[in-house]
Amino acid sequence: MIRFLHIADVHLGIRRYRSEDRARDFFHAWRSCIEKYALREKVSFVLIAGDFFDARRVEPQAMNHAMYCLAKLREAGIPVVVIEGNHDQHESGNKFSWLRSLSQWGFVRLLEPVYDESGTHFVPWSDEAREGSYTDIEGVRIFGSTWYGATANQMLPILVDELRSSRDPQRFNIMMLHTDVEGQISRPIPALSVAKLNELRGLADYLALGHTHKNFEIDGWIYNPGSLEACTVDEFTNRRGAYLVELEGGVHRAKLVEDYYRRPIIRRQFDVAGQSTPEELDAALFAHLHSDLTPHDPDQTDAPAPVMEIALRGQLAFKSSMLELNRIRDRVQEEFNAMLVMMNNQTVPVEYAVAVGLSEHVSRAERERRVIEDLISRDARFKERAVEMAGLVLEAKRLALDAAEPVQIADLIAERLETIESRRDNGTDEIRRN
Ligand SMILES: [Mn+2]
Repeated sequence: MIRFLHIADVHLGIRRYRSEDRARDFFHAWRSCIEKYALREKVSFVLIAGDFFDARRVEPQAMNHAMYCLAKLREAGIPVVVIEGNHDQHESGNKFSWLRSLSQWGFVRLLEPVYDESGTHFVPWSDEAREGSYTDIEGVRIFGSTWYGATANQMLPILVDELRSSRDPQRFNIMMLHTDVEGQISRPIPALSVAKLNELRGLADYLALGHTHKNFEIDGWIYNPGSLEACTVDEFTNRRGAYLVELEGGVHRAKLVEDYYRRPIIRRQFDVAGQSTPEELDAALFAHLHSDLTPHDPDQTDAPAPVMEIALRGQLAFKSSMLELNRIRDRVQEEFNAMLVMMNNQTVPVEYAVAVGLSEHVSRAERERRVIEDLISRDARFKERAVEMAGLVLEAKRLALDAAEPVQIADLIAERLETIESRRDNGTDEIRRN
């Protein structure tokens, strides 16, 4: 049995949130993943399907982070097979790149197609030159490619032809590709179509993808592990990991492994319905959070501070402009010692949810009354008097349509408000007496 590890988008050297801790997270993810799933599992090789580095101009500390594991892998005799991604691709017109240097120095095998006057070709790996387009390790032949961006759909037939003539039917053939795939991204950029990818089917037994920072699999032969760590706030909620693949008798079994160091994310939902003021909402929300969450202890150095996502949903009982998300976010961060707090506001503003559930047979007049009543009752200050207030609004409207004098309308409103208020006071007194 052969085992290998497939990762992508390590993004060493990335800088986020002006936080040195966060930059180190990417090193810790890389280090713990390699230690646990490559060195301890004694895999036959490691695949990195692009964007090993966050930038082609590699920062000194990012190279230190890379070498920490590459040296251990070389010492253990585990080859690391790499392709370029959009972030660490060599500059056009410059034949030097850090990935090419690492390949020359014997720490990785960088697989690249070769270009000449006649087109794109796959050439076998040369141990002397330490370059090539495909390489054999045990019973496996691994093909590399490079970042094609918007031209991926045009390039694919060429890769298919090269793969057809260079694949070894006696071996398990792996193709490495750094690309977005249609249907797996939400960005409006051209992605490789699944129909095009399927042209590789039968030629490649395993398509090792990188680029999209979330995990996906297609039809049991296309695998994208996702980035090792979250590169943006949005990505925290994506599933991601590394593939530990077992290979026996030409049959593979890919398992997504996620149990390595990564910044923990805590997600909580809270229904705001029934909280009639911002103060009430605060009290209920924080009571809810404290009831099942222990604040992170900053003295515990082996456990990193979490990223927290708080989703608010349900119908707001006050104007949405009174919902101070930034203030809630800051308070969550402070009380729970989170590294970062994301607020996800899914509440329905009081301004919108009106006349819910009205039958279509209801008359226009009744519909109007319900809309007005609902609008009024969403504001906790008027909720208990919504029916009378709606009646008053309709009366005032009728007067206005009858071309009444403004002062006449104002008098009506003043008079009726007084009645409504006094009725309410009496009602409250009665309740108190009981
Ligand atoms: Mn990437």
